[in-house]
Amino acid sequence: MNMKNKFSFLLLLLTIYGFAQEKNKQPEGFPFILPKEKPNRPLSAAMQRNYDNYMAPRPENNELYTQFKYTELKGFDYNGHDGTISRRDPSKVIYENGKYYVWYTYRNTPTPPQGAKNSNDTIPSADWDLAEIWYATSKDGFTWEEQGVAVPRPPKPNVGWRSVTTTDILKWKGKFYLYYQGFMEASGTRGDDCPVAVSYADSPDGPWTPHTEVVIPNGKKGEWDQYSIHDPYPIVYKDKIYLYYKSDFDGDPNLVRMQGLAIADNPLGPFKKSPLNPVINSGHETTLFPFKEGMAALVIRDGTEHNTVQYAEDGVNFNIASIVEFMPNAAGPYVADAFTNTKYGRGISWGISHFTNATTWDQNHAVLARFDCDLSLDVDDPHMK
Ligand code: AAL
Repeated sequence: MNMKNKFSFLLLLLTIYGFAQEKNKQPEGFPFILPKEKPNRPLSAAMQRNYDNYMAPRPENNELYTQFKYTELKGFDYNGHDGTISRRDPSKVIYENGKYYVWYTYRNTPTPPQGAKNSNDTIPSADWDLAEIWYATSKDGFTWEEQGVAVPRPPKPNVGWRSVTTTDILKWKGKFYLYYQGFMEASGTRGDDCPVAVSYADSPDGPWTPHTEVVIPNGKKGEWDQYSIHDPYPIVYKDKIYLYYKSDFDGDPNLVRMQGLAIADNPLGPFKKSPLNPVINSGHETTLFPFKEGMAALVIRDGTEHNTVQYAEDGVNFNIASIVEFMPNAAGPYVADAFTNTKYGRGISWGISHFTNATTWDQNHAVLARFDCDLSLDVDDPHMK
């Protein structure tokens, strides 16, 4: 190679090198593939939050992100949807004796709800007034056989004589416990200021014996949960009964709904409320499930953090894991490990929720529906499908 060719060759090499350098140069802005880890560079508040506040920076990698699908259930009659029959606020779904069980608020009254002023001994004020707790079983989670009453209204003046509603199930040391709201007045008066009662049985088919005392009392005057304890939701966690519930700051008509936690060693109490209550600052009905080492919660409808799935590594200190849409109201998921004292929760993939046909407090009636979601780590379990 003569001098001139050598020089041209060198120039060519330098040009190629220059192009390569230019190509590999880090762009000023974000690369077009979202980095998995938080980049070490100045970030906007939104991008910091995207890495720091949620479980993963992109929804599809976030185990607590999901969409929800709904299916009508077979096996329930609603009297032509004339408002005289209602089913709402389902419990968790459990699997016992080769079938799924769900308990729920059941109302069958001569008229639809008429509001507090027009209510009497047989005319309901609200959808959940003059109700009982009924249950149904299913082989596949889609077609249900209604089995009838589990917990009837007890005679006056026992807790719940006016209405027993919004139940949830616990299995503890081989026995079953149904926790529920016990109304002593019609909803819409001060009836909603109700505490929680419990009945127990040796089998999920009953018979259920009422424990005649209030098991989770309302807070003392001036405390955040002085007005009500609603939506009791027990889970066995850290060798104890963790019972989450909803209450309302400020009382009617300025309810600010949040969720608290009460812990017990014995299903009939005493329950000790968490000194950190409320532990969830939003939501409406309670829906929680063991997830990995901690507890996850569906936070629906009300509050600054509604429409989120939240996670607390210790079952107490919840953070937003994801923001979701079209969440199941009053969801009662099938929680395979609700009572196994699991150290690594498997999540949920389906359950029962309710739809109401009005947004006012005296909603005409509600129907139960199945929801499916993708919040499960255990896709091979046939019960998760
Ligand atoms: C629900 C629940 C409780 C309330 C009412 C009936 O969906 O939050 O049960 O008291 O509404």
